[in-house]
Amino acid sequence: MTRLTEKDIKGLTYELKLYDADLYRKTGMTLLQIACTAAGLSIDYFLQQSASKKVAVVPITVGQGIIGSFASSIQGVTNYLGFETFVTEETDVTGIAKGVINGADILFMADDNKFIAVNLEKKLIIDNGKATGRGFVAAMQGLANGLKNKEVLVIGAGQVGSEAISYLLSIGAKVAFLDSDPMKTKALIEQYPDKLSSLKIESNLNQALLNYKYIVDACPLAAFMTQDNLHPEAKVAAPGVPLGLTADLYSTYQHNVIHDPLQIGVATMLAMAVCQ
Ligand code: PYL
Repeated sequence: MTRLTEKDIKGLTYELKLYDADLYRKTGMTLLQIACTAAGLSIDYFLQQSASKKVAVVPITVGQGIIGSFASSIQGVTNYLGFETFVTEETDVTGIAKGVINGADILFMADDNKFIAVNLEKKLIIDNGKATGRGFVAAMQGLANGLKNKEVLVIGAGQVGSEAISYLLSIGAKVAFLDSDPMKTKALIEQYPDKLSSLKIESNLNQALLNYKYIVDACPLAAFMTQDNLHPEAKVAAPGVPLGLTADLYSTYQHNVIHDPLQIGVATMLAMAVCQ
């Protein structure tokens, strides 16, 4: 996933209510419902956990360092979903220690390569890439009124894309995918020997875009989906940045697009971390 900038997430926390209302209009699901669906969790259990479990977000300075608003945006989402959350004043190892000492049950932290949630009691590590892939497919199910037996194109077979493919196959969708790295493509086919009838490799991006109504954009390309190369009834799940649609197309077509820089991924990480 491409590294976020503060510009991508500034104001996210204050706009969560509006964001959630927009998500509900598009998918018929709230952020909470999407996260629990993706995590295979009952909402009752999630709400019960929110009453007793505490979350700490630990800023991490290694590598390219802290991203402004990153920790507070995570806190905004977990607070919004009902979990008491604090951002540790200290960073890195000291921050982790303070988080645990101050009673956190779940820690969120990210360096330049990994963004994880840790359930300390259950010794569980949830990766943002996996959670994002599942969360956006769960939201796409709402947008598409179900995906069973429907053909879905997944662009990019990295962490997010491969988890999206896995979840799509598990809910009975027919998956086509493409990736610029033939090794990733080969590895994916070998991972699902019993699903070959529901799994197809595409090799030409522009041709594929025209042929599929449902698209999961899990690749780092910017603005490659335009008015001209999309299926006329396309519905797109576009996690993270950069956005695969051109700004012009997104402005007129966003009612058919699920896109955010962090929200669905963080909400699904939380649901997967409290797991039943
Ligand atoms: C988690 C995001 C999703 C897409 N790209 C990932 C990213 O930007 N990773 C870097 C996160 C660095 C956070 C920094 C901090 O503020 O604690 N270490």
